Amino acid sequence: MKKNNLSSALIFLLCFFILTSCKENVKKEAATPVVSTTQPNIVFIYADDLGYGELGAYGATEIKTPNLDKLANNGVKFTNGYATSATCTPSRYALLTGKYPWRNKNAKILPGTAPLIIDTAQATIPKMLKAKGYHTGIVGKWHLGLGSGNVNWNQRISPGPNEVGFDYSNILAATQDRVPTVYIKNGYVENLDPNDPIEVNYQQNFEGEPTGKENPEILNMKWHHGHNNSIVNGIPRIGFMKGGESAKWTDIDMADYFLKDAQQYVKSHKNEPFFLYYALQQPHVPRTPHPRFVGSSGMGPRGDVIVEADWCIGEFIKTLESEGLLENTLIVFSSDNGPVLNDGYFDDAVEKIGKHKPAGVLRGGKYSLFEAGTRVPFFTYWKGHITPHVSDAMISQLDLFNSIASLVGSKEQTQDSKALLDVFLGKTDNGRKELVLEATTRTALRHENWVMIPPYEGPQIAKETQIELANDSIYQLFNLADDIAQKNNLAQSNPEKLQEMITRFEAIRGKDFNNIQQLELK
Ligand code: NG6
Ligand code: CA
Repeated sequence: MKKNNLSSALIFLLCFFILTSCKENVKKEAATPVVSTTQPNIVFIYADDLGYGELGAYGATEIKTPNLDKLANNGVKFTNGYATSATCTPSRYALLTGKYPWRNKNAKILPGTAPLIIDTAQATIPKMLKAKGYHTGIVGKWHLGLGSGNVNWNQRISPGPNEVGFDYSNILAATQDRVPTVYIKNGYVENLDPNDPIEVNYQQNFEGEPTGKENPEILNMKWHHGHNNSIVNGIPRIGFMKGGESAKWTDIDMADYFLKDAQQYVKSHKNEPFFLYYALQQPHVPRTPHPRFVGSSGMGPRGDVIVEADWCIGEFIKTLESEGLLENTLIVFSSDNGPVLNDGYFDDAVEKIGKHKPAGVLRGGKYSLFEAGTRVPFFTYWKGHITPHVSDAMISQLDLFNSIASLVGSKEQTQDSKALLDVFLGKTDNGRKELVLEATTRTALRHENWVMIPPYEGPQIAKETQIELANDSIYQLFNLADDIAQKNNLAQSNPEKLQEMITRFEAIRGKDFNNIQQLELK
């Protein structure tokens, strides 16, 4: 009996000891996040319309981007990194799905009322990571459509980011220049007053509502082309919107708002592996720097918002650092397409550009099939795991799907994505051999150092943006090895190479690749 009592007491003490020491361990874990190389946090930072020559690390001398430069120069800085397309929606589609956007006819610049263009059954990076135990979040620009047509903005808006893999979402629906000009958190418009419901229409105005076209006297930013519909905060937008007064965002606070939310997301999920897609709105139009950045670049609002974006990333990195997460977080930075100066507002972007070269040495810009349309700043940074390296490997944002899958041990792969984890980590420079480039539904082929652009109808230079679009009545062939600026069309002098490129291209795209409805570009 006594013996029994003694052993029960001993067992009790043992259990107590095990339990309390377990509890201690849990507490310790909570204080110092676990460092893991197979389940690191993953953060995509994605700028909007940031060109190849826009960062100090990519040769810019007239604009200061110290925070991004520090990451680029201490990570793997890619000189041949591509967005999938020269506009936003298709690039974002490819980034998240690992699928070429020209396979989806809806993957083109969307209005704010467009339905979701990612199939909810389709593979996405956040879904793949969720299956591996990650918490997933998006903060910032979405522009992949919401709902299934005819969205009621006053109820839960679905399907959207939360239905294609994101546990958390806080987004702007389309672009900063398109209505609705409200933040949408997990499917609900933030700060919406039910007594002041939102209505959105891209065809016609609501009775009595002012527009940029009819009420220029109330504008504090003038439109140059397009952008003459509803007016919000004195800025004329694309599309018409009524109601939702209390929910409307303040443009000058947008960068701070998304930064704060991204920081909060990190803090809230530091004890589990997380994937954050932080999609900045800068330097897309309308360029609305917070007053503390006004004048910071000497280049007008476009330069100022680049300085502001750089500051935001600096602050964001500080948060990762102070939370003890920097060595356990793989950061991927890139842009959705190349640069544009006049994208529809009079904002001094052209007048104040000075010596700054947004596209660097490249030809073209946003909307263009020339290199500057899709070749963008692209780097990875992972403190303690990546050694500083400049890589000339050809990589596409498409490749993040399969590469991240290998990083986290997922077997999921997509057809168009290439598993290039070692390239992203700077261990080898063996990138892709071949990539289809896209600009407003036109496509071209890069194979090794050669680029072939098929003939396309349309203006050679866009009337309003003044960007060289790469349309021509003849085939164009460039050798980037000694002609990075695409000045010498070698199609005539090198017919064999041209034929080889056409054959490769048609094998991927089919013979009727240009039998498509082209976007009308102003
Ligand atoms: C264009 C807009 C441009 C920009 C672009 C989308 C006009 C005349 N131009 O149609 O200002 O909003 O769409 O940019 O409306 S993207 O980066 O989201 O693809
Ligand atoms: Ca863009």
